[in-house]
Amino acid sequence: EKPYDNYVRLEAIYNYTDGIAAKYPNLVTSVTGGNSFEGRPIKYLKISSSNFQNRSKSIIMVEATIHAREWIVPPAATYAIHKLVENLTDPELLENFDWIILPVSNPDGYQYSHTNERFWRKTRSTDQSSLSQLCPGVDGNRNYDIHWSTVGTSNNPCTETYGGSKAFSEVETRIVRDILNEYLDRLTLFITLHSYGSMILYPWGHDGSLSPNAFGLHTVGVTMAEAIQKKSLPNFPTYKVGNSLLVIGYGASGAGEDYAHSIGVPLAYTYELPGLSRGLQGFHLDPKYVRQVAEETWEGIAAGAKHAREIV
Ligand code: 0X9
Ligand code: ZN
Repeated sequence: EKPYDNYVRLEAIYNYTDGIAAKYPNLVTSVTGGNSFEGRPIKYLKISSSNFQNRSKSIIMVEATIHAREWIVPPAATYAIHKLVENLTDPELLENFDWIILPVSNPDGYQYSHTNERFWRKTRSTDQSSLSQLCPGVDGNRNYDIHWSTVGTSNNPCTETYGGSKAFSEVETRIVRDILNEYLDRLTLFITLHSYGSMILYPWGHDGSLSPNAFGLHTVGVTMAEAIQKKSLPNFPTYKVGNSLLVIGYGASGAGEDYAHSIGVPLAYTYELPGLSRGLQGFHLDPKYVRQVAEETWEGIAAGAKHAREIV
């Protein structure tokens, strides 16, 4: 079973990405960025039709599943790998770009959401504090070093938005940080995949102010949303595009797209993929739509890459 046709466990995702790397050694390199708190490898693929280390092309990075329960996210990330490597319909996407795809940045949480608690969101780490021993886990999307621990976050480990004992307390966010830093000079577009809400969000999410690149962020965001919409289904919500705080309705500091943009990635977005129900059930989109969302999301990513080239 392909990891973009249904909800699958971590092991099946790694089987797929390992298999891709083994089968296409000239195109794909699998890298283990490090190990999670519980010791699981955090793997990402570098995809390049020339030589990744040539440093000649812009890079598009897609990071996924920092939030464990957002199960529609790994299918969208692995489908992007499938399209780039196994079924490239638009050669431009490899001629003009190198790609980094990280399908599961929070493998401990993702596994835990399968084995113990379906709607687990955070990592599974504990720190020195006794409350943290009682309530494991940090919200990875409050853990980045961007206005850390100021807005829409909590210093109580027993909450869903616990930001950690310090910025980058989590190895899972440090690995994303390290990839961003390693390739910063070439990164054009960074997308962190989440669910749910059918939204394309851009900085700044802590206070709703706009970056000097807001015009570029908005126009590329609209291009991506239109491409998704063209492939979408009538019963799916229409995508909204805009500043994170304004569109989602709450501010949150320490998030991935804000961090990426703050260090210099010109185009940085949070995608909130669709969920058709309210409340927690929204994180469990009917599996019959998994392939659909994977496909439409890819349209957005591909359109973003192509448009990014014109404006960055
Ligand atoms: O709250 C979040 O972390 C994201 N929504 S989710 O339902 N997937 O948890 C939204 C993050 C938006 N970005 C910023 N606030 N910077
Ligand atoms: Zn999320």
